[in-house]
Amino acid sequence: MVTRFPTTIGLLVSLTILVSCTSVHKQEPPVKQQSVAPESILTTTKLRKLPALNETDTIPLTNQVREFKLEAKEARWQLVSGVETNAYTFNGTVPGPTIRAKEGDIIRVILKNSLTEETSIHWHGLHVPNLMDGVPSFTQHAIKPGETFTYEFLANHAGTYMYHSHFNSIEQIDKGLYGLLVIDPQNPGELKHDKEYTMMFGGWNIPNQAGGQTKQGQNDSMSGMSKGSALGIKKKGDIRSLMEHGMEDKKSTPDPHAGMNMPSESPDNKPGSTVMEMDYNYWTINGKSFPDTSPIEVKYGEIVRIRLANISNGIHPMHLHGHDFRIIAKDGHPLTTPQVVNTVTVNPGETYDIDFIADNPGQWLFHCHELHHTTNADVEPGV
Ligand SMILES: [Cu+2]
Repeated sequence: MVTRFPTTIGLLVSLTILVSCTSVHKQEPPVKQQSVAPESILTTTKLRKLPALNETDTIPLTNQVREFKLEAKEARWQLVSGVETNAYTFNGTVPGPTIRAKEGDIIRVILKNSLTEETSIHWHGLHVPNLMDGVPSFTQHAIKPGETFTYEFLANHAGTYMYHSHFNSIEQIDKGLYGLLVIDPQNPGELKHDKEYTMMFGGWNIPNQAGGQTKQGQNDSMSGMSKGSALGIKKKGDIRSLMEHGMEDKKSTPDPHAGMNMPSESPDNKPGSTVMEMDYNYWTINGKSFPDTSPIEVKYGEIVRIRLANISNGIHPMHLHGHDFRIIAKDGHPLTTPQVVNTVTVNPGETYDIDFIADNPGQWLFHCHELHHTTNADVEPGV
């Protein structure tokens, strides 16, 4: 039995464990629901009985060096069919290649800067020596165009982390200069997962689309795609205008923050992000917007782990249909008592590891419940 979890978004993915369909897959024939013992789907007994992740106390060195070559360079990147942009990439992709090692390994990253501006890499969440922290003018010089810099540090704690530019960070990160950093434990403990997925959330400002800004001198070709035309999707509802209206109301009432120059006063500011002054109009999971996000396909009964990492400046309450899941680690640290939930809010800079048992057959969504984020250029995918 196959279970696909459509991932969408904007921030949306599909998960299939076979039962009924959303509009995304309505061309498929209806699937007969498998008869399942009620206790296996109406309770979280099995899920709660799963062990926790192991915590790391001390690790012997492995004497292994894991070497990675990264090149920061510009590349065209397709967010979704018909929508391309000039991205900043590591090795031509967004996110860049996942850097993965085992606790006790030495990680060596040789970074070549082929951009036309300076850059650096910060290892987000891992405790590295100060000189390896990647913060220009504090711990190293900014890496100039054409220069190469080598980072080297110990993989000292299992977990889900990120790496990203720490030079001109808002612009370089929002253009795609980031990737996932995963450290595997030396002692994995009792908890075993049948499948593992990773999801890195990004936000984009694509000019000349609804909600997108065109800065002076910026000319980003959209390959002829008009708003929503490639997706065949319905117009968005009133939520955005309600939100705008609400914001205007606030301004007409006495403002306790008067004099603080709140960013909502900016004429350029538009809603669409949970963080003011960000003007994202596309949201991506692993560099892709729905419907080009990759579905999750799992078999009935499999235990599935998903590593979530938010490098965008938006807040993403990720919600799974049809199942509860456990939060088993936050920012790389195992929870001794995993929390059972159906939604986890992933703030900017945070990572979460979650797991669930695929025991409710069907096609289910896993999506951001900040519903502005399930849109592409203000157009809802129609889920
Ligand atoms: Cu979101």
